[in-house]
Amino acid sequence: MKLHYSIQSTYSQKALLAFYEKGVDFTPVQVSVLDPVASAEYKKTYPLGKIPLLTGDDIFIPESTIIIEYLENEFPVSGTKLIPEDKTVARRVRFKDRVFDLYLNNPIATIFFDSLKPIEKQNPEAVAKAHQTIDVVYGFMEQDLKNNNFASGNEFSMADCAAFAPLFYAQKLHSFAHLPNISAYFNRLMQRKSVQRVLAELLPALEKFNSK
Ligand SMILES: N[C@@H](CCC(=O)N[C@@H](CS)C(=O)NCC(=O)O)C(=O)O
Repeated sequence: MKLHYSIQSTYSQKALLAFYEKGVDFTPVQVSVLDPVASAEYKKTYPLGKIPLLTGDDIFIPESTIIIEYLENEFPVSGTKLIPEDKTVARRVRFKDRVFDLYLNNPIATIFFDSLKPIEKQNPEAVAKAHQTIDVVYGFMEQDLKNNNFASGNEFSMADCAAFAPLFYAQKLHSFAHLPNISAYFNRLMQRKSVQRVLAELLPALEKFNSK
């Protein structure tokens, strides 16, 4: 299986965490979606141009969540169970996964990419809305994490794969340092081997990006 991804990409980090948690091997294929030439080339494989993408002999699976669903179906007994067997518990995990993608990850991306634009092209209204949305999500995460170790209950799941990357970038873009339960949760995530493997690849790449 080939995983097409870029380490700086939040949704790629989500998929990588799932592979590492499950201990499933893959062949990495780096895609620089921010480079117009590389992106145009990649769109010949996947016209929407989005990463991550999982391909193989008889599979073509875009979308981080669907990749994780596939891993869980194909390797149900390998490593961490990312989507629980119990249907109700699984539904809660899927709900949190959607919330973190749509209302945490996407707003963080809005803030980040806006900050890279020249001032006349920036969109303060969209950025303000993104910050408001994140505050709402932080509000219920802080509440939930009072009684739970992880994003959906007490077991690590797909929801945590979805939460890590946006929270990592949020440290600089929309701090949660004043929220003790989210902060403690983030520290718990930072201790996981899967997260440390992602960071081992991400931190040097970020240093390179920041020194440009
Ligand atoms: N819903 C998709 C989102 C994927 C996504 O937006 N990926 C970004 C990188 S984090 C991307 O490919 N951006 C390039 C582009 O939009 O052209 C998923 O969960 O995989």
